[in-house]
Amino acid sequence: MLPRHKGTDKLHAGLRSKIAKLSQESERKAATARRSGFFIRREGAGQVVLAGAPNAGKSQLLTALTSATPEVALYPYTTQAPLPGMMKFEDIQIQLVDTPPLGQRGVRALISSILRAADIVAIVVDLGGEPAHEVEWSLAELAACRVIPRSMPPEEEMTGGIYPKDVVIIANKSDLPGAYHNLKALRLRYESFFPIIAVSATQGDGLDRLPVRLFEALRIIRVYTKAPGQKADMNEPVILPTESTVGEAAEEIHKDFKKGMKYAVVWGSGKYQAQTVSKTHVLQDGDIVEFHV
Ligand SMILES: Nc1nc2c(ncn2[C@@H]2O[C@H](COP(=O)(O)OP(=O)(O)OP(=O)(O)O)[C@@H](O)[C@H]2O)c(=O)[nH]1
Ligand SMILES: [Mg+2]
Repeated sequence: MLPRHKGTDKLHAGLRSKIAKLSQESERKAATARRSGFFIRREGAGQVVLAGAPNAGKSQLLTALTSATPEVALYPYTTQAPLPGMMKFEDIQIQLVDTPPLGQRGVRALISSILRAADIVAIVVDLGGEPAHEVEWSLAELAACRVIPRSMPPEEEMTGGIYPKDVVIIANKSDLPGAYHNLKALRLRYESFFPIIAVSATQGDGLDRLPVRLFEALRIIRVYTKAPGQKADMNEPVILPTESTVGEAAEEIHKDFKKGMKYAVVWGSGKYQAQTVSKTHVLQDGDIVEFHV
């Protein structure tokens, strides 16, 4: 609205460059937002994303294993948005994330970013249908999201970035007729690539074993810390990747801790109780560690 004449030239030029700078900035911000996509904040010891064909029972599983209350329905394409819930495994919590079914163009970008960020992807299939075929279809959908199982590298080289993931199969609806036979066929084809966990989300069969199987697939351990002369803190384990050393545990607790540490005493996996070990000692799930500086 600024009138144009000789006296306002400079002002016009100044405003133009300001507008240019601001619009460039906002474009850059939008681009970053698009890149980072949608994600579910990770909570607990690990994040397991439930993915699969419509109606496989993903939402029913979330209902059965967590206190989340997603919509469950007889018809497909019920879930529109991802929903997390916390599943208990002994003294820790593992996060499960229910997602809209694979295969829909409209939500592929959203599902992609959730799958890529997951610690593991659990492909949920229906044992009352054709589960082996459903796995094959789901794997193709994951590949379209550039998510590739670590245990099943692509035959041809893929151009561009890929996201290698640990994948498990949850074979749901084990209560349905034909499930036994279909599970056999599924195992025959995929057992050498993925852990296969058979469950019935509605009847409860296999659900007691599911948390431990997912814990194993996450490849993490729980380590309890103890201060010299005190009882171990058994309430809040430190979660570490399997094969972690005492030094890595110290680092996880505090960055500076590792440097000052001279030795540690470990109860549990050591050959003897209260075994004195160095920084390179590899820890096991359930170990109690006492650091000495
Ligand atoms: N018999 C049987 N039915 C099940 C089982 N699990 C889920 N269902 C049923 O299957 C239907 C679909 O379940 P949902 O949990 O909504 O399936 P979903 O995979 O979330 O479906 P979308 O959101 O459409 O992708 C519902 O009618 C459930 O009650 C099971 O273990 N056995
Ligand atoms: Mg659903």
